[in-house]
Amino acid sequence: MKELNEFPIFPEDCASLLSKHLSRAVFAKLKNRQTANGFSLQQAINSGIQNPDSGIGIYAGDEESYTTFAGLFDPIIAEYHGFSKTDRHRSNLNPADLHAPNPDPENQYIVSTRIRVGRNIAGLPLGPAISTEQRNQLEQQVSAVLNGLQGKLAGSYYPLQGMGEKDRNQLIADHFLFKGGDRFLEAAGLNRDWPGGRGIYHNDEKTFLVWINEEDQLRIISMQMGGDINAVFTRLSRAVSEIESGVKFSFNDHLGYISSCPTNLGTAMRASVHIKLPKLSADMKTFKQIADQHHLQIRGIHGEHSESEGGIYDISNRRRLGVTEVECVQDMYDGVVALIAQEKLL
Ligand code: ADP
Ligand code: DAR
Repeated sequence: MKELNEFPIFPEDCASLLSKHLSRAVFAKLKNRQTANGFSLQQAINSGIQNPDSGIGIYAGDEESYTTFAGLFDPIIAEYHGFSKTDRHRSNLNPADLHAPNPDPENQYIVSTRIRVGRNIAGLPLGPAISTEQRNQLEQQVSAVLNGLQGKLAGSYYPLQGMGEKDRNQLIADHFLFKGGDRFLEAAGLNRDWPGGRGIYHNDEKTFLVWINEEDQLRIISMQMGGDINAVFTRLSRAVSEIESGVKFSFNDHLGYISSCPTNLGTAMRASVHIKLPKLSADMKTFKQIADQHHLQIRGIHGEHSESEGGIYDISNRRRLGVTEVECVQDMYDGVVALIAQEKLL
Protein backbone atom coordinates (compact mmCIF):
# COMPACT_ATOMS: atom_id res chain seq x y z
CA MET A 1 0.00 0.00 0.00
CA LYS A 2 1.60 3.27 -1.08
CA GLU A 3 2.34 5.96 1.54
CA LEU A 4 -0.54 8.43 1.92
CA ASN A 5 0.90 11.84 2.68
CA GLU A 6 -1.35 13.94 0.48
CA PHE A 7 -5.01 14.61 1.10
CA PRO A 8 -6.83 12.18 -1.26
CA ILE A 9 -8.80 13.77 -4.09
CA PHE A 10 -11.99 11.84 -4.91
CA PRO A 11 -13.69 11.94 -8.34
CA GLU A 12 -16.50 14.50 -8.73
CA ASP A 13 -19.19 11.78 -8.80
CA CYS A 14 -17.86 9.96 -5.70
CA ALA A 15 -20.73 9.63 -3.20
CA SER A 16 -19.03 7.59 -0.47
CA LEU A 17 -19.50 8.66 3.14
CA LEU A 18 -15.69 8.63 3.35
CA SER A 19 -15.37 11.32 0.67
CA LYS A 20 -18.14 13.32 2.33
CA HIS A 21 -16.65 13.32 5.84
CA LEU A 22 -12.88 13.24 5.22
CA SER A 23 -12.24 16.99 5.30
CA ARG A 24 -8.71 18.38 5.02
CA ALA A 25 -8.89 19.26 8.74
CA VAL A 26 -9.89 15.71 9.74
CA PHE A 27 -7.19 14.28 7.46
CA ALA A 28 -4.50 16.52 8.97
CA LYS A 29 -5.59 15.57 12.50
CA LEU A 30 -5.70 11.78 11.90
CA LYS A 31 -3.16 11.04 9.17
CA ASN A 32 -0.25 10.18 11.47
CA ARG A 33 -2.25 8.26 14.07
CA GLN A 34 -2.03 4.49 14.54
CA THR A 35 -3.79 2.08 16.88
CA ALA A 36 -1.85 -0.15 19.30
CA ASN A 37 -1.94 -2.82 16.54
CA GLY A 38 -0.17 -0.35 14.21
CA PHE A 39 -3.34 0.14 12.12
CA SER A 40 -3.21 3.49 10.26
CA LEU A 41 -5.70 5.93 8.75
CA GLN A 42 -4.27 5.01 5.36
CA GLN A 43 -5.16 1.34 5.88
CA ALA A 44 -8.66 2.29 7.11
CA ILE A 45 -9.52 4.40 4.06
CA ASN A 46 -7.61 2.56 1.31
CA SER A 47 -10.72 0.67 0.14
CA GLY A 48 -12.65 3.90 -0.40
CA ILE A 49 -9.72 5.47 -2.22
CA GLN A 50 -9.13 2.48 -4.52
CA ASN A 51 -12.90 2.04 -5.05
CA PRO A 52 -14.48 5.49 -5.49
CA ASP A 53 -17.85 3.77 -6.14
CA SER A 54 -17.91 2.66 -2.48
CA GLY A 55 -21.01 3.55 -0.50
CA ILE A 56 -19.04 3.86 2.72
CA GLY A 57 -15.31 3.41 1.93
CA ILE A 58 -13.78 2.77 5.36
CA TYR A 59 -13.04 -0.30 7.49
CA ALA A 60 -11.80 -0.63 11.09
CA GLY A 61 -8.69 -2.75 11.75
CA ASP A 62 -9.55 -3.24 15.44
CA GLU A 63 -12.02 -2.03 18.07
CA GLU A 64 -9.59 0.80 18.93
CA SER A 65 -9.91 2.19 15.37
CA TYR A 66 -13.35 3.51 16.34
CA THR A 67 -11.79 5.74 19.03
CA THR A 68 -8.39 6.48 17.41
CA PHE A 69 -10.14 7.63 14.19
CA ALA A 70 -13.39 8.80 15.88
CA GLY A 71 -13.11 12.14 14.05
CA LEU A 72 -13.92 10.24 10.84
CA PHE A 73 -15.88 7.20 12.04
CA ASP A 74 -18.33 9.16 14.26
CA PRO A 75 -19.88 11.31 11.51
CA ILE A 76 -20.04 8.29 9.18
CA ILE A 77 -21.76 6.19 11.88
CA ALA A 78 -24.10 9.10 12.72
CA GLU A 79 -25.12 9.50 9.09
CA TYR A 80 -25.50 5.80 8.22
CA HIS A 81 -27.18 4.64 11.46
CA GLY A 82 -28.66 7.89 12.84
CA PHE A 83 -26.64 7.10 15.98
CA SER A 84 -24.74 9.71 18.01
CA LYS A 85 -21.46 9.26 19.88
CA THR A 86 -23.33 9.30 23.22
CA ASP A 87 -26.02 6.76 22.22
CA ARG A 88 -25.99 3.30 23.78
CA HIS A 89 -26.66 0.00 21.95
CA ARG A 90 -28.86 -2.78 23.44
CA SER A 91 -28.91 -6.42 22.32
CA ASN A 92 -31.98 -8.74 22.42
CA LEU A 93 -31.92 -12.09 20.65
CA ASN A 94 -34.98 -13.51 22.49
CA PRO A 95 -37.36 -15.03 19.87
CA ALA A 96 -40.24 -14.77 22.39
CA ASP A 97 -40.17 -10.99 21.80
CA LEU A 98 -40.68 -11.33 18.04
CA HIS A 99 -44.18 -11.21 16.53
CA ALA A 100 -43.81 -12.92 13.14
CA PRO A 101 -46.36 -15.59 12.16
CA ASN A 102 -45.50 -16.84 8.64
CA PRO A 103 -46.67 -14.00 6.31
CA ASP A 104 -46.81 -16.35 3.29
CA PRO A 105 -47.90 -19.84 4.44
CA GLU A 106 -48.88 -20.76 0.83
CA ASN A 107 -45.34 -19.94 -0.37
CA GLN A 108 -46.69 -17.67 -3.13
CA TYR A 109 -44.15 -14.88 -2.61
CA ILE A 110 -41.27 -15.74 -0.26
CA VAL A 111 -38.71 -18.09 -1.85
CA SER A 112 -36.33 -18.23 1.13
CA THR A 113 -35.42 -16.59 4.43
CA ARG A 114 -31.89 -15.95 5.75
CA ILE A 115 -30.82 -14.18 8.93
CA ARG A 116 -27.13 -13.57 9.61
CA VAL A 117 -25.03 -11.84 12.23
CA GLY A 118 -21.37 -10.89 12.01
CA ARG A 119 -19.21 -11.47 15.07
CA ASN A 120 -15.52 -10.86 15.83
CA ILE A 121 -13.39 -12.33 18.60
CA ALA A 122 -12.73 -10.15 21.66
CA GLY A 123 -9.09 -9.17 22.18
CA LEU A 124 -7.98 -9.85 18.58
CA PRO A 125 -7.50 -7.33 15.75
CA LEU A 126 -10.25 -7.37 13.08
CA GLY A 127 -9.67 -8.83 9.61
CA PRO A 128 -7.76 -5.86 8.13
CA ALA A 129 -5.07 -5.96 10.86
CA ILE A 130 -5.06 -9.58 12.10
CA SER A 131 -1.80 -11.51 11.60
CA THR A 132 -1.59 -14.79 9.66
CA GLU A 133 -0.87 -16.71 12.87
CA GLN A 134 -3.77 -15.09 14.75
CA ARG A 135 -6.17 -15.81 11.87
CA ASN A 136 -5.12 -19.48 11.65
CA GLN A 137 -5.36 -19.88 15.44
CA LEU A 138 -8.85 -18.33 15.36
CA GLU A 139 -9.91 -20.81 12.66
CA GLN A 140 -8.74 -23.73 14.84
CA GLN A 141 -10.46 -22.37 17.97
CA VAL A 142 -13.81 -21.52 16.34
CA SER A 143 -14.04 -24.66 14.16
CA ALA A 144 -13.43 -26.77 17.29
CA VAL A 145 -16.40 -25.06 19.00
CA LEU A 146 -18.58 -25.59 15.89
CA ASN A 147 -17.60 -29.27 15.58
CA GLY A 148 -18.84 -29.67 19.16
CA LEU A 149 -22.39 -28.50 18.34
CA GLN A 150 -25.10 -31.09 18.99
CA GLY A 151 -28.59 -31.99 17.77
CA LYS A 152 -29.98 -30.00 14.81
CA LEU A 153 -26.89 -27.73 14.74
CA ALA A 154 -24.49 -30.70 14.39
CA GLY A 155 -22.55 -30.71 11.11
CA SER A 156 -19.09 -30.43 9.52
CA TYR A 157 -16.40 -27.81 8.93
CA TYR A 158 -14.84 -27.39 5.47
CA PRO A 159 -11.56 -25.39 5.36
CA LEU A 160 -11.12 -23.53 2.05
CA GLN A 161 -7.37 -24.27 2.07
CA GLY A 162 -6.88 -27.51 0.16
CA MET A 163 -10.63 -28.03 -0.40
CA GLY A 164 -11.32 -30.91 -2.82
CA GLU A 165 -13.37 -30.35 -6.00
CA LYS A 166 -16.24 -32.52 -4.69
CA ASP A 167 -16.71 -30.44 -1.51
CA ARG A 168 -16.18 -27.20 -3.44
CA ASN A 169 -18.79 -28.03 -6.10
CA GLN A 170 -21.30 -29.12 -3.46
CA LEU A 171 -20.86 -25.89 -1.48
CA ILE A 172 -21.25 -23.85 -4.69
CA ALA A 173 -24.36 -25.84 -5.64
CA ASP A 174 -25.79 -25.08 -2.18
CA HIS A 175 -24.91 -21.36 -2.59
CA PHE A 176 -22.86 -21.72 0.60
CA LEU A 177 -19.39 -21.01 -0.73
CA PHE A 178 -18.02 -17.53 -0.22
CA LYS A 179 -15.36 -16.49 -2.72
CA GLY A 180 -12.32 -14.25 -2.49
CA GLY A 181 -11.72 -11.43 -4.93
CA ASP A 182 -14.20 -8.80 -3.68
CA ARG A 183 -12.30 -5.61 -4.60
CA PHE A 184 -13.65 -3.66 -1.62
CA LEU A 185 -12.47 -6.32 0.83
CA GLU A 186 -9.19 -6.75 -1.09
CA ALA A 187 -8.30 -3.07 -0.75
CA ALA A 188 -9.23 -3.19 2.95
CA GLY A 189 -6.67 -5.96 3.56
CA LEU A 190 -9.43 -8.47 4.36
CA ASN A 191 -8.35 -10.99 1.71
CA ARG A 192 -4.72 -11.32 2.82
CA ASP A 193 -3.33 -14.93 2.79
CA TRP A 194 -6.51 -16.09 1.00
CA PRO A 195 -7.72 -18.90 1.31
CA GLY A 196 -5.66 -19.64 4.46
CA GLY A 197 -7.65 -19.59 7.73
CA ARG A 198 -11.00 -19.44 5.90
CA GLY A 199 -13.71 -22.05 5.94
CA ILE A 200 -17.39 -22.93 6.06
CA TYR A 201 -19.32 -24.94 8.65
CA HIS A 202 -22.83 -26.21 7.95
CA ASN A 203 -25.25 -28.47 9.79
CA ASP A 204 -26.46 -31.73 8.27
CA GLU A 205 -29.85 -30.17 7.35
CA LYS A 206 -28.05 -27.28 5.54
CA THR A 207 -30.14 -24.70 7.42
CA PHE A 208 -27.28 -23.39 9.56
CA LEU A 209 -23.98 -22.07 8.31
CA VAL A 210 -20.91 -20.29 9.72
CA TRP A 211 -18.37 -18.54 7.53
CA ILE A 212 -14.97 -18.19 9.25
CA ASN A 213 -12.71 -15.20 8.36
CA GLU A 214 -14.69 -13.75 5.47
CA GLU A 215 -15.43 -10.03 6.00
CA ASP A 216 -15.97 -10.63 9.73
CA GLN A 217 -14.32 -13.39 11.71
CA LEU A 218 -17.65 -15.18 12.00
CA ARG A 219 -20.78 -14.85 9.90
CA ILE A 220 -23.40 -16.96 11.71
CA ILE A 221 -26.22 -17.74 9.28
CA SER A 222 -29.62 -19.43 9.63
CA MET A 223 -31.58 -20.01 6.42
CA GLN A 224 -34.33 -22.13 4.91
CA MET A 225 -36.80 -22.16 2.02
CA GLY A 226 -40.12 -20.35 2.55
CA GLY A 227 -41.22 -17.58 4.90
CA ASP A 228 -41.08 -19.05 8.41
CA ILE A 229 -39.08 -16.08 9.69
CA ASN A 230 -39.74 -17.05 13.29
CA ALA A 231 -38.16 -20.50 12.86
CA VAL A 232 -35.09 -19.00 11.13
CA PHE A 233 -34.60 -16.45 13.93
CA THR A 234 -35.13 -19.04 16.67
CA ARG A 235 -32.44 -21.28 15.15
CA LEU A 236 -30.02 -18.35 14.79
CA SER A 237 -30.61 -17.19 18.36
CA ARG A 238 -29.90 -20.67 19.74
CA ALA A 239 -26.78 -21.04 17.59
CA VAL A 240 -25.34 -17.66 18.63
CA SER A 241 -25.81 -18.47 22.29
CA GLU A 242 -24.23 -21.95 21.94
CA ILE A 243 -21.20 -20.55 20.06
CA GLU A 244 -20.88 -17.68 22.56
CA SER A 245 -20.49 -20.28 25.35
CA GLY A 246 -17.22 -21.28 23.62
CA VAL A 247 -15.78 -17.95 22.39
CA LYS A 248 -16.01 -14.32 23.61
CA PHE A 249 -17.28 -11.82 21.05
CA SER A 250 -16.03 -8.24 20.77
CA PHE A 251 -18.80 -5.97 22.15
CA ASN A 252 -19.14 -2.59 23.87
CA ASP A 253 -22.23 -0.79 25.15
CA HIS A 254 -21.83 2.08 22.71
CA LEU A 255 -21.23 0.31 19.38
CA GLY A 256 -22.61 -3.12 20.27
CA TYR A 257 -20.97 -6.05 18.46
CA ILE A 258 -17.82 -4.71 16.80
CA SER A 259 -17.45 -5.22 13.02
CA SER A 260 -14.84 -4.15 10.49
CA CYS A 261 -17.31 -2.29 8.27
CA PRO A 262 -19.17 0.40 10.27
CA THR A 263 -22.45 -0.52 8.54
CA ASN A 264 -22.47 -3.80 10.49
CA LEU A 265 -21.94 -2.37 13.99
CA GLY A 266 -24.47 -3.01 16.75
CA THR A 267 -26.37 -6.17 15.89
CA ALA A 268 -24.32 -6.87 12.73
CA MET A 269 -27.59 -8.47 11.63
CA ARG A 270 -29.06 -8.69 8.18
CA ALA A 271 -32.44 -10.46 8.08
CA SER A 272 -33.50 -11.06 4.49
CA VAL A 273 -36.06 -12.76 2.34
CA HIS A 274 -35.79 -13.55 -1.36
CA ILE A 275 -39.27 -12.58 -2.48
CA LYS A 276 -41.22 -12.55 -5.78
CA LEU A 277 -42.98 -9.21 -6.35
CA PRO A 278 -43.63 -9.14 -10.12
CA LYS A 279 -46.42 -6.53 -10.03
CA LEU A 280 -44.97 -4.23 -7.37
CA SER A 281 -41.52 -4.29 -8.97
CA ALA A 282 -43.14 -2.79 -12.09
CA ASP A 283 -43.79 0.29 -9.91
CA MET A 284 -40.37 0.86 -8.33
CA LYS A 285 -41.45 4.26 -6.94
CA THR A 286 -44.10 2.65 -4.70
CA PHE A 287 -41.80 -0.31 -4.00
CA LYS A 288 -39.06 2.02 -2.74
CA GLN A 289 -41.56 4.15 -0.76
CA ILE A 290 -42.75 1.09 1.18
CA ALA A 291 -39.14 -0.04 1.65
CA ASP A 292 -38.13 3.37 3.04
CA GLN A 293 -41.16 3.49 5.38
CA HIS A 294 -40.06 0.16 6.88
CA HIS A 295 -36.28 0.82 6.96
CA LEU A 296 -35.73 -1.87 4.31
CA GLN A 297 -32.83 -2.34 1.89
CA ILE A 298 -33.51 -3.75 -1.61
CA ARG A 299 -30.70 -5.90 -3.06
CA GLY A 300 -30.23 -8.29 -5.96
CA ILE A 301 -30.30 -12.02 -5.24
CA HIS A 302 -26.64 -12.93 -5.72
CA GLY A 303 -25.05 -10.80 -3.03
CA GLU A 304 -24.55 -7.19 -2.13
CA HIS A 305 -23.69 -5.64 -5.47
CA SER A 306 -25.86 -7.89 -7.65
CA GLU A 307 -29.09 -7.26 -9.57
CA SER A 308 -32.52 -8.77 -9.13
CA GLU A 309 -33.34 -11.76 -11.35
CA GLY A 310 -36.74 -13.02 -12.50
CA GLY A 311 -38.56 -10.40 -10.44
CA ILE A 312 -37.06 -11.83 -7.23
CA TYR A 313 -35.60 -9.32 -4.78
CA ASP A 314 -33.48 -9.60 -1.62
CA ILE A 315 -35.34 -7.53 1.00
CA SER A 316 -33.67 -6.92 4.36
CA ASN A 317 -33.52 -4.60 7.37
CA ARG A 318 -31.30 -1.56 6.88
CA ARG A 319 -30.96 -0.55 10.57
CA ARG A 320 -28.35 -2.53 12.54
CA LEU A 321 -27.10 -0.18 15.30
CA GLY A 322 -29.29 1.37 18.04
CA VAL A 323 -31.92 -1.32 17.47
CA THR A 324 -32.00 -4.82 18.97
CA GLU A 325 -31.81 -8.04 16.93
CA VAL A 326 -35.54 -8.59 17.56
CA GLU A 327 -36.26 -5.10 16.19
CA CYS A 328 -34.12 -5.81 13.07
CA VAL A 329 -36.16 -8.93 12.31
CA GLN A 330 -39.41 -7.12 13.16
CA ASP A 331 -38.42 -4.31 10.72
CA MET A 332 -37.93 -6.86 7.95
CA TYR A 333 -41.09 -8.81 8.85
CA ASP A 334 -43.37 -5.75 9.03
CA GLY A 335 -41.93 -4.49 5.73
CA VAL A 336 -42.49 -7.85 4.02
CA VAL A 337 -46.12 -7.92 5.24
CA ALA A 338 -46.64 -4.44 3.74
CA LEU A 339 -44.96 -5.43 0.42
CA ILE A 340 -47.09 -8.58 0.09
CA ALA A 341 -50.25 -6.60 0.89
CA GLN A 342 -49.40 -4.10 -1.87
CA GLU A 343 -48.58 -6.94 -4.33
CA LYS A 344 -51.99 -8.52 -3.56
CA LEU A 345 -53.71 -5.15 -4.13
CA LEU A 346 -52.16 -4.92 -7.59
P1 ADP B 1 -24.50 -10.64 3.60
O1 ADP B 1 -23.74 -9.39 3.87
O2 ADP B 1 -25.74 -10.75 4.43
O3 ADP B 1 -23.70 -11.90 3.59
P2 ADP B 1 -24.93 -10.74 0.72
O4 ADP B 1 -25.95 -9.87 0.04
O5 ADP B 1 -23.51 -10.66 0.33
O6 ADP B 1 -25.17 -10.45 2.21
O7 ADP B 1 -25.43 -12.27 0.58
C1 ADP B 1 -24.54 -13.32 0.80
C2 ADP B 1 -25.10 -14.56 0.10
O8 ADP B 1 -26.32 -14.97 0.76
C3 ADP B 1 -25.46 -14.33 -1.37
O9 ADP B 1 -25.06 -15.49 -2.10
C4 ADP B 1 -26.97 -14.25 -1.37
O10 ADP B 1 -27.52 -14.77 -2.58
C5 ADP B 1 -27.35 -15.15 -0.20
N1 ADP B 1 -28.63 -14.72 0.41
C6 ADP B 1 -28.86 -13.56 1.05
N2 ADP B 1 -30.15 -13.51 1.48
C7 ADP B 1 -30.73 -14.70 1.11
C8 ADP B 1 -32.05 -15.27 1.25
N3 ADP B 1 -33.04 -14.63 1.90
N4 ADP B 1 -32.27 -16.50 0.72
C9 ADP B 1 -31.27 -17.18 0.10
N5 ADP B 1 -30.00 -16.71 -0.08
C10 ADP B 1 -29.74 -15.48 0.42
N1 DAR C 1 -18.63 -2.18 -0.34
C1 DAR C 1 -18.28 -1.35 0.80
C2 DAR C 1 -18.99 -1.84 2.08
C3 DAR C 1 -20.44 -1.48 2.17
C4 DAR C 1 -21.22 -2.24 3.22
N2 DAR C 1 -21.20 -3.70 2.90
C5 DAR C 1 -20.43 -4.58 3.57
N3 DAR C 1 -19.79 -4.24 4.64
N4 DAR C 1 -20.33 -5.81 3.09
C6 DAR C 1 -18.67 0.09 0.47
O1 DAR C 1 -18.12 0.98 1.09
O2 DAR C 1 -19.51 0.26 -0.41
